[in-house]
Amino acid sequence: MTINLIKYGLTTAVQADLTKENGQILGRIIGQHRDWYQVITTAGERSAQVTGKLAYEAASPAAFPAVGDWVCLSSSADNQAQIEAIAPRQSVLARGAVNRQDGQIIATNINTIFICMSLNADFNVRRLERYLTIAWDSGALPVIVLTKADLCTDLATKLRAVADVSVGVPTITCSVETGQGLDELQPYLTTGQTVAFVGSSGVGKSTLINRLCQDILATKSIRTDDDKGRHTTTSRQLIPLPTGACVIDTPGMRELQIFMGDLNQTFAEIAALATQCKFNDCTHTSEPGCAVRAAVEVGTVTSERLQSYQKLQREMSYQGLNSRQLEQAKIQRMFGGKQAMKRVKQRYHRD
Ligand SMILES: Nc1nc2c(ncn2[C@@H]2O[C@H](COP(=O)(O)OP(=O)(O)OP(=O)(O)O)[C@@H](O)[C@H]2O)c(=O)[nH]1
Ligand SMILES: [Mg+2]
Ligand SMILES: [Zn+2]
Repeated sequence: MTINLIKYGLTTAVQADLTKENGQILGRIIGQHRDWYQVITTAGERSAQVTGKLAYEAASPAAFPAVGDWVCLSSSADNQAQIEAIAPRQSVLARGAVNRQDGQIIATNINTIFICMSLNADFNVRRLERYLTIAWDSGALPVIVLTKADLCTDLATKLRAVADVSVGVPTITCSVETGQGLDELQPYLTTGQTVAFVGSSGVGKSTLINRLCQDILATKSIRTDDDKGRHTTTSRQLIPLPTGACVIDTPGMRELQIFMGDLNQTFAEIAALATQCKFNDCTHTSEPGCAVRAAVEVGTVTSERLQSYQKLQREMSYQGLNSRQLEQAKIQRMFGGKQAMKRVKQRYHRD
C-alpha cells in the first residue's frame, strides 16, 4: 500500500523545509492520544511515540508534536516508530500561551480555521470574539461558519450581530439538513489545504465533516454509519476529504481561555478609537477624555462590546505572570494603584 501524502496536505514548501536524516521517513500527525500519536506515512498509518531525547529537551507543551505537524520518523529495534523531529510550523492554533506550561496546541499547519457556531441555542457573539482572537493569532485565515440555518428564524438579526464583531471575516451560513451554503465551503477545501473546525460542543462540526466526506463517498456507493456525527468528538483528528483537502475535527471546548491573541484586530473599532483617548494607557473605565467611552455614550459602540474587550484585555494582561504576580495584579486591579497595594501587603504582613 502506498499513500499519497498530497491527500494529507503535503506541499513542496513542507518538503523544502524539512531536513530528513538518513533512514528517517516523513509523516503527518493525524491523531493524538495520551502518550502516543497516529502518524500517516507513504507506507500507511503508524503509531509512534516521541524519542526520549525530544521529551527530555522539551521546555513546554509546544515542543511536543500536535495534530497537523509534519514529523521525521525512525524505527527502533522493536519496530516501534519514533518521532525524532518536528518540521517548522506554518501556523499554530492554540489556547493559552504555548510557551507556557498551561498552553495547549489545538492544531498546526492549517490554512483556514472554520469557526463554527450554530444559529440556534448556542449563538453567542461574545464567544465568537474569543475564537476570532485566537484565530487571528494563529497565522491561519478565520472563516465564520454559521450552522443549523434550518433552525433559525431571525437570520438577518443574527447576521448583523456577527458582522458587527467580525469586520472583514468571510461568513458562511449553512445547514446540513437543507444543504444550504455547503458549496460555499468548497473554495477552502482544495488540494493542499488544511482546515481546522473549531467551536462549541454540539454546533455540528463532525456532522459537517461527515457530510463533506459522504457527498463523494455516496457516488462510490459506500455507506457510512449515519450515527457517527451524533457522538461527541473526544480527540482531535485529521481526515483527508475527497476534494483533496484535509480537515481537522476538534472536540468542542467548554471554556475558551485566551492569554494571547490579537485583540486589536478583533476589536478594530475600539483600537482605532483608543488612539484618540487623552491618555496613552487609557483603560476606558474612568479616565477623562476617553474616546471609547464617548462612543459608548453616543451608541456607536455597545457597552457589552466594551465590557467584552476589557475582560479579554484583563485576561491577556495576566499573560506571562507567575501565580504570585497574578495575585498581585488582581489585588492591584481591585484596590487600584501602588499605595493601595502597599496597604494590602502591610495588612497581610501583620496577620
Ligand atoms: N437541525 C440541524 N441539526 C444539525 C445540523 N448539523 C448538525 N446537527 C445536529 O447537531 C448535533 C450535534 O452535532 P455534532 O456534529 O456531533 O456536533 P460537534 O460540533 O461535532 O460536537 P462535539 O464533537 O461535541 O464538539 C447532532 O445531533 C446533529 O445531528 C444542521 O444543519 N441542522
Ligand atoms: Mg464532533
Ligand atoms: Zn479611553
